[in-house]
Amino acid sequence: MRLLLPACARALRLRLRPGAPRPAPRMAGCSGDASCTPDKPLTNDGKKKTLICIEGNIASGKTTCLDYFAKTTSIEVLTEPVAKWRNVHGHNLLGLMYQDSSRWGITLQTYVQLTMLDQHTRPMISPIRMMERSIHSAKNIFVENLYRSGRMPEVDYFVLTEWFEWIKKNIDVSVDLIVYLQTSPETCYERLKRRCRKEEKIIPVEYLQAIHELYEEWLIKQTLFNVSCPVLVIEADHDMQKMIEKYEENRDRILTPYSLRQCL
Ligand code: TTP
Ligand code: MG
Repeated sequence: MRLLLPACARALRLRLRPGAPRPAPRMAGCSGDASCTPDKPLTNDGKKKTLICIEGNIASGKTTCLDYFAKTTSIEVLTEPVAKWRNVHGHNLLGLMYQDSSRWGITLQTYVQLTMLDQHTRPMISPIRMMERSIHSAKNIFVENLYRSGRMPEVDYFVLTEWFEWIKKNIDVSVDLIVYLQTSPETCYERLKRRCRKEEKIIPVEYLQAIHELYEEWLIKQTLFNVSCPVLVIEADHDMQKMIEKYEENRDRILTPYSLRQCL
């Protein structure tokens, strides 16, 4: 169900430079359920913790975005544990999955879920943490894609789903803001070919199209799964320089905890 945006969020508008009209960033809705409210544990100095997750297709520029904020702010930044997925006691699980996703998809996703849980539950040293992806996209996008495309048996899907639901109920994996780097699958395909991560060489553009569709269903149409926090959408098909401009334009919107924003 798509829910209405809180009035405060609706009021937010991109600050435009004179003479440079730009479309306002879109803020998708917040369901107003418990995981959206600022009831997370406090840091040592008594301030509320804020978790911002950067989401988007493979090669949409998530790590670049995180690197930029790591360099230009004092917030805590957690990049994705891809290195762990490529070396599980000497086994390249990511590589195995791409070679035979029907056999290794469930194994990789079980491990991704564990490593993401580890990221979500690490004690925060700064009041604001920015993280690459989340346990939510691992499940809602990648597990869902394997299942829908017939490469994950139903029973495996249900076991992973039960684990995921148990985690959400018993452990705080809530997110305060999702920044969705929205790209075309074709752009991601070009970037993927350029960066040449060896396991990903066999990814066809159709795979990126399927991931893109799921992201759109989840975060834009909000018809796939519940979205429990605000979503800031940033168009991310642009070159690096233009993306940095976009991050600067949206800096306050990204870094000011939602709960503390004043209505404009
Ligand atoms: P991404 O999370 O998309 O990271 P990235 O570094 O490729 O993206 P960006 O350039 O935007 O920083 O995925 C890393 C690899 O792991 C990619 O090949 C997709 C794969 N993957 C899965 O197979 N299952 C999962 O649940 C996740 C999260 C990733
Ligand atoms: Mg990355």
